[in-house]
Amino acid sequence: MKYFWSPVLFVLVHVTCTSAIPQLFEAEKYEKDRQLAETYLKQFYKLEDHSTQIMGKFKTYRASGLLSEKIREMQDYFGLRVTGSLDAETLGVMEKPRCGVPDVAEYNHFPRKLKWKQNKLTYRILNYTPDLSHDEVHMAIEKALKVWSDVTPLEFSRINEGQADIMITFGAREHGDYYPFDGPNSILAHAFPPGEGIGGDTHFDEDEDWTMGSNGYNLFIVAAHEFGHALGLAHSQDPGALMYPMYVYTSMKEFRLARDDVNGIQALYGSSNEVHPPPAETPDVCDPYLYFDAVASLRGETLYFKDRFFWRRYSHESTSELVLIKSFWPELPARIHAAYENQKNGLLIVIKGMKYWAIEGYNIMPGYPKSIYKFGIPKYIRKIDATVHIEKTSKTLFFARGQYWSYDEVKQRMDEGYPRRMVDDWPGVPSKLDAAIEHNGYIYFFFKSSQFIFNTSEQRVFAIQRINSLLGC
Ligand SMILES: [Ca+2]
Ligand SMILES: [Ca+2]
Ligand SMILES: [Ca+2]
Ligand SMILES: [Zn+2]
Ligand SMILES: [Zn+2]
Repeated sequence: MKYFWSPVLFVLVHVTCTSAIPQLFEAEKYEKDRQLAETYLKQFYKLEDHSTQIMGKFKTYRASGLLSEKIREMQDYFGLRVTGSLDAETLGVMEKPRCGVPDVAEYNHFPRKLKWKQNKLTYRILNYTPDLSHDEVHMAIEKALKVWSDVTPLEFSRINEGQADIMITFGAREHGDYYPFDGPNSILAHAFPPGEGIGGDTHFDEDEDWTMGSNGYNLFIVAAHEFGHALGLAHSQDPGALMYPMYVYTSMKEFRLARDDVNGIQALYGSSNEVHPPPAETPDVCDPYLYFDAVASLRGETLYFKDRFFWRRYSHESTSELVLIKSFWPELPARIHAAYENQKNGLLIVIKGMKYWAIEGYNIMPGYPKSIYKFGIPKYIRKIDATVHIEKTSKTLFFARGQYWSYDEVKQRMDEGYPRRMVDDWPGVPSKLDAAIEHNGYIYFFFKSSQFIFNTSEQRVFAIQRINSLLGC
């Protein structure tokens, strides 16, 4: 989970080490990375060893260009920058824990959709993980199947002997199906599409630490994903969907299927007659009513927060990548209120309600969340609309209720003479805000679907733009 900031670390290595040893180290690292990529792409993107067939024991993918072609395919799938080369970010995604089913679905080749003919299905748990009690395993499996039966006419019943449609096992390494697991992490589980015999069967890697909570790997979440395959679903490219190939923890209580999952399963089996809460929506860059919860820079990227997600946009690029907040910071809530980066200490500050978190890389600093009143904000403010950090002056402005405050990050206290009214100091800027960010003497204020670009030296709004175009719509 280190890829987000790896480019920065990489630069540091270059600056500080110039002897021959790092070069050797880099050659070794390159070889290790290439092997990781080959294994990954063979497993999930059908990278075939053409040159092996042609030249016997010599393995080189570079000759055919096939490896970089497959890297591009994988980068495109995950919404990464499509470079065809093994950059730190691509390797980071390859190292993340995930499902063992390929992203290029095997069953795309079949003319018909693979689904169960009957709506009443049986399952059987053949063995148990020592990590959990039998009752916990029963509950996680039952709830995971209920995720799908809630939105379809499907019904599941557990049997204790004989052949069930969905046979569930825990196994390590080679476990009887020629798709061996890989030890701790990486591949967590796999399942077979509907059909006779092994069809629908679902296997969990026993080398993982299975839990009912947020530590280790949550059995309910992984099982719910795998049962999607057992019912005929392929992987989704929607990062908000349960059928996204990567593992992201959500508690059983908070969990909701995404619209993409519901559409997929209902296309196969139809909908249920019961009324259930609406599926979770994934924001769309082209939604004309799109607005942001918060916007902040982070090490040269811009993060646009929205619901459970944020878009990452690299400077000088018009495309952006949508990711779940929880895939970076599992402890952070959805729908945050404000955020800013303090470039001097490298911390990202995220505010929701009366709490704020300080984040360094992937880690939330110890002792957080803390109270926003530590900044000196008066107690009658219960919600911050937006914050903006001005790099040159090391001041952070807090906006709420048409007023704003100025916090001195160096002296670590609120400046005298605040709050001031927004209408007095920010002509042309709405006094209600969603988000704000500063860059090169311009402050970008966001409200609903517009961004107001404020020139601080001229003290005026210089342009108003729609926000959809920012993210590549
Ligand atoms: Ca079966
Ligand atoms: Ca594993
Ligand atoms: Ca906000
Ligand atoms: Zn999967
Ligand atoms: Zn298996």
